[in-house]
Amino acid sequence: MGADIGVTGLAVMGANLARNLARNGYTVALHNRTAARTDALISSYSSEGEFVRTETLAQLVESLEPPRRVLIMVKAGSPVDAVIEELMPLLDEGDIVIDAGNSFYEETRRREADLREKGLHFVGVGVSGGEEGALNGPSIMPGGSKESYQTLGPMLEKIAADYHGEPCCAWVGTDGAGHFVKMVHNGIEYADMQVIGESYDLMRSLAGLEPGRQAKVFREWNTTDLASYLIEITSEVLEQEDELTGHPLVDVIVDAAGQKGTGRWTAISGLEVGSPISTIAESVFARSISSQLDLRAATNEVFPAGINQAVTAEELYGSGDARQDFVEDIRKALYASKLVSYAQGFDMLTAAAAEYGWELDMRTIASLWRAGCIIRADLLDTIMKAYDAEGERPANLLLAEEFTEAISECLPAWRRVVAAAATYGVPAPVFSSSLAYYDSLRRDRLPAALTQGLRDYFGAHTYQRVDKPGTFHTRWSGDRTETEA
Ligand code: NBP
Repeated sequence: MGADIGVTGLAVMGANLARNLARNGYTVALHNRTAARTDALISSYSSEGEFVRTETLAQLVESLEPPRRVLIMVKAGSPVDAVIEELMPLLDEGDIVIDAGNSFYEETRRREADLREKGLHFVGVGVSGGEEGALNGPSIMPGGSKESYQTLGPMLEKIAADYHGEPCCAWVGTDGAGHFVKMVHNGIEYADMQVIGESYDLMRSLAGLEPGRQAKVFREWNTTDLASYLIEITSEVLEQEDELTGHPLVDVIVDAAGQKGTGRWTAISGLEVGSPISTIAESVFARSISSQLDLRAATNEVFPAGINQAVTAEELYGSGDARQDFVEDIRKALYASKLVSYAQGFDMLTAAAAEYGWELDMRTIASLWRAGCIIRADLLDTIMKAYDAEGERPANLLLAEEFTEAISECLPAWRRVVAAAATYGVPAPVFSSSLAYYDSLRRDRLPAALTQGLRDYFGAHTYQRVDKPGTFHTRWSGDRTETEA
């Protein structure tokens, strides 16, 4: 009997997925461009299951039971194409090539089309959960053909995270749908982290709560609607003391947030599918601004942004115990902004489903994120309920009963927090842009009417009227009468 699956690319993610497969009873053929990684894996973990050592892709393919399943876990981008090119002549019709790395969904669409033409299945699989998830159960979002899922699905479901007996793995849609869903997951992850960061900054700058104290606040928040993995680990990071200085670790970490690109892809793709994911995009911009260290230092010199905590505390809290109320306001602002970021993420998925002809099931997607992945949160159950409700599915999650009630509950606090941030000069870009998104959607008239007037003035771009059908233009440089375009 040949091996059940081959894994090529045995850096941390590939090695952990291979071990997860072997621990679940599959025979796993191993390959890496540099054989040392294959040997290291076998020498440390051969007791975990059945591994087959191979040195070339030809040997890897030869070792597999047909239809062959080859999982690629190499660096995203051209290395994936290089591996596919080498693999293609070695495979037979019906074989399945799986890319479980963080590939851009448009590349997955292209690769899927190429391989389909040659009779092969190409499955782009979104995997979330980092190293730990890959080893013990990630959230898995497979795309590709429905047919390939028949063969591959049971295997992926077995190694996926388990949420109360349900695997966090389901076919999400054809070609690049899996990688698209994973990309949106990452965009939401950026927003989740940014709203946590803004809460921390406001609590520290305006309420004077030191990191150790905030660790307790976040721990408490983790028992509310905000319960999630990211809130949980926030308290751990905040209470960590630096070994070298004895200061809170967060105070000795350079305040420049890194990014590997999936947030940027989400922002760009949101614009491309016509979904205004301002909260998610703003959280990507927040990371970019944080990384402009020289410019920040220069600007800080010209416009110093020191906050006089004694003065703000007096203004904000007076002599009473309003500090606690302010912290509760921040919790509500965080929750409301989080609701907006999920509403935007799902709006983007809806737009992409229409654009690419994917059958994305929003309830299923929410269910896949309940365990194994970074954004796992109680809120996902609420989202599933929203999509479960009888009648038409909400056009936007903000219109679902579960969301409207929560937003109304949080709204006054949310406005107070955004106002305080603006008044005292603490940047809260995601709190404010989420509120602006909500206010824009609910506004009866937007200044877009004036924008249309201006566009018509300088570029004859025409406009529509509220009182009759048709497209119109005003002769701005002539007698200023209106014509039907
Ligand atoms: P890396 O992204 O660091 O890639 C290293 C692997 O790619 C090694 O096996 C390396 O082989 C191989 N490779 C490269 Br580089 N160029 C190659 C080429 N031209 N041909 C063949 N192999 C090549 O590994 P990773 O950190 O394990 O991540 C793997 C994938 O998983 C990436 O797409 C990454 O973005 C994604 N990822 C996902 C998560 C998550 O939470 N889902 C987390 C981290 C990473 P060598 O050993 O010979 O150099």
